[in-house]
Amino acid sequence: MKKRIGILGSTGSIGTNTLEVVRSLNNNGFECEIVFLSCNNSIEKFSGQIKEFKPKTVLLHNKNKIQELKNSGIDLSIEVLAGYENIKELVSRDNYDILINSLVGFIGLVPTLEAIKHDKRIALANKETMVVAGELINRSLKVTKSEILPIDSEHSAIFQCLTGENPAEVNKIILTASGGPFRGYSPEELSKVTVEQALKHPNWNMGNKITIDSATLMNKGLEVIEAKWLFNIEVNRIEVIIHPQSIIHSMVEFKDGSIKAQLGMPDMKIPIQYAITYPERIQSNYPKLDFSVSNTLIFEKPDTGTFRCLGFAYECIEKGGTYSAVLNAANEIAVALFLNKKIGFSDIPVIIEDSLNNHENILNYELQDLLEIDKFTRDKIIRKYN
Ligand code: MN3
Repeated sequence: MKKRIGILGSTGSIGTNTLEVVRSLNNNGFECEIVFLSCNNSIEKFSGQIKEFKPKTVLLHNKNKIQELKNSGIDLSIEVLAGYENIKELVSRDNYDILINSLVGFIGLVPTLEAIKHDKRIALANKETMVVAGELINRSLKVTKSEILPIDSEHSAIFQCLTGENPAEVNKIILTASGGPFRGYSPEELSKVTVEQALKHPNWNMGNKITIDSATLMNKGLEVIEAKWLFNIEVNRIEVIIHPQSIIHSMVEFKDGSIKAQLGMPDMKIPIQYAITYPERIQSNYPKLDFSVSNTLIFEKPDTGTFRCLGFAYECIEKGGTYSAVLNAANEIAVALFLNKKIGFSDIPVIIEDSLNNHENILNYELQDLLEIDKFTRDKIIRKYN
């Protein structure tokens, strides 16, 4: 049966890869239809996607560019929604089956919660959703037929390792991390790195926010929290190991000492495709791993003394409640300030730590609490640094 797909954030790295996957699936007998696309403001790219995939509806988050989009030669019979505030209504429609949430940051939360209410399959690339609201999301999932399938490569790996297994027989999850471009740097060396250096990831070609998160190891911290909620596992049973080749995407150790790993080329199209076609596997023509080339796999412990963001994530999960929402908001703003060259690389953990130290925790939070905490945390940092 044809899969009807909606993509949030279609011009970003995951969105672009998802459309490549859709093209490939359609060529390999797995029929997909693009029902809607959303984007913030990359009009030229968005317009090209609209012309090729002919969605029924498109949502442009940046209202000021609506006329530019309409003038770009798209079919004017397509419904065009203007502004992020339409996202909830778009996602609540019954004309599609799978939501690809590839928004970056906290803005991914509201559409995730709405899609859950409407029994959708959610292919989730927006890890911030699970970080800030994992407990609320799991509560919401219990009362619907909705399911979340991870697109994040580590979590897709874990999901694949757990398929066919009894969760009670899991000893621990081993999340692999590339270590980013500054692996082995001292704190002194880290304090001098530039935006340009931080944006050069050794293995993965990704959006700017996640690339900086990879360089600080915050990305792995966010992924520890994401794993905790996706797989309902205590945080002391989630281990992070540096594996610079990014060939093993993550592993699961079972009670008997057996370990399962998922391997592949560092190519997001593989986890994206699996989240769409699960439980099926469909032929692809993506480059395959060649062990005569990728013949060295090394592992080392993360340097949490130098890369402090990873430790913050563990602390936030231990404390529970809204700490992870503060962690995420402070990180999002600190990364934006760094990208805009308003602060240095080593200021990122300082800003996050300061926000966490000044937070009053709420244990049984609701969506409204998260919205307020997110805004408060951001505003406070912006007032100080802008
Ligand atoms: Mn990842």
